[in-house]
Amino acid sequence: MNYLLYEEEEALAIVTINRPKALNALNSQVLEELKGLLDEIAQKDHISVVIVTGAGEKSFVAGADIAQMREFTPVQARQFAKLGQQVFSSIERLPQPVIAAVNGFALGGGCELAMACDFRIAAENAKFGQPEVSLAVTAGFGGTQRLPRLVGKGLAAELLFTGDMIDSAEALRIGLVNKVVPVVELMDKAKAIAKKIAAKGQGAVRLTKAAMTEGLNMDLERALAYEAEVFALCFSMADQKEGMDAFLNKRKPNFTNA
Ligand code: CO8
Repeated sequence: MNYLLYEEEEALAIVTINRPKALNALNSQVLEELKGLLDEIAQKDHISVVIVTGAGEKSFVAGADIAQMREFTPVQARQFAKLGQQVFSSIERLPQPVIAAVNGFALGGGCELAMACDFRIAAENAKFGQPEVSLAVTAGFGGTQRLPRLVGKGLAAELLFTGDMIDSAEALRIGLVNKVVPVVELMDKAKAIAKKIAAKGQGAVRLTKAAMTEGLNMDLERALAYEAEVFALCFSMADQKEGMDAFLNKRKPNFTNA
């Protein structure tokens, strides 16, 4: 991998977009590498939570690579948009929860990458925006769809039509991020939350993610039926007996992820 760093810390995987000279902009090679890495992580049963971040303190990801896109034909543009969409959808469908630790600029494709993660923790210096219209293009990696789903159509429309950047405090206010922390504490905070998730019954965590991700694409009735199915599935796992037994006997559970 040329443009990604990958580390494991026990049950946590940390994926760092590492192209700092271009503020971690996403070209097709970065996206292909991310696709391959996500396929591998999906198979890793010992990994419970994934954190996605950008190299350096200045930028999470400053968008899709404008230098690569400039001479695109419409056919190439469609292929590129579909590649990005496919990779970001695979984050959404990854069995493990994915946390975006947003350091600095999360613009265009960077904001879209953060939005494809399950939730976002931002450093105080984080800046979010969908500046595509300033380049006379639309968002293409899910921004026109995930932003209104996350913050509502009115706020999304304003951000997408004006291309304005918002700071971390505003991102927190509109619900685009869950927490804002000092820059130096970003990774520690993301890891602390990830470890808390990793200590739970992993079958239940993964099924919860699947129920939310799939359910949001269904009408409520079908989504509730899906929820009842995943709830039932928990009762085929040893961890369910362990979790409930531990509660009733006032002890800490010892989950085996079975
Ligand atoms: N693509 C390519 N290179 C970039 C990008 C980018 N998105 N962003 C920054 N860089 C490069 C700069 O060109 C510069 O390179 P060099 O040193 O060789 O001149 C280097 O990174 C440092 O950037 P700046 O000198 O500009 O740094 P500043 O601190 O002055 O400014 C900004 C930082 C504000 C982040 C500024 O770099 C900026 O505005 N970047 C572009 C942000 C943007 O418009 N992003 C959206 C891109 S479009 C997009 O993401 C669409 C996604 C869907 C695609 C669908 C497919 C068809």
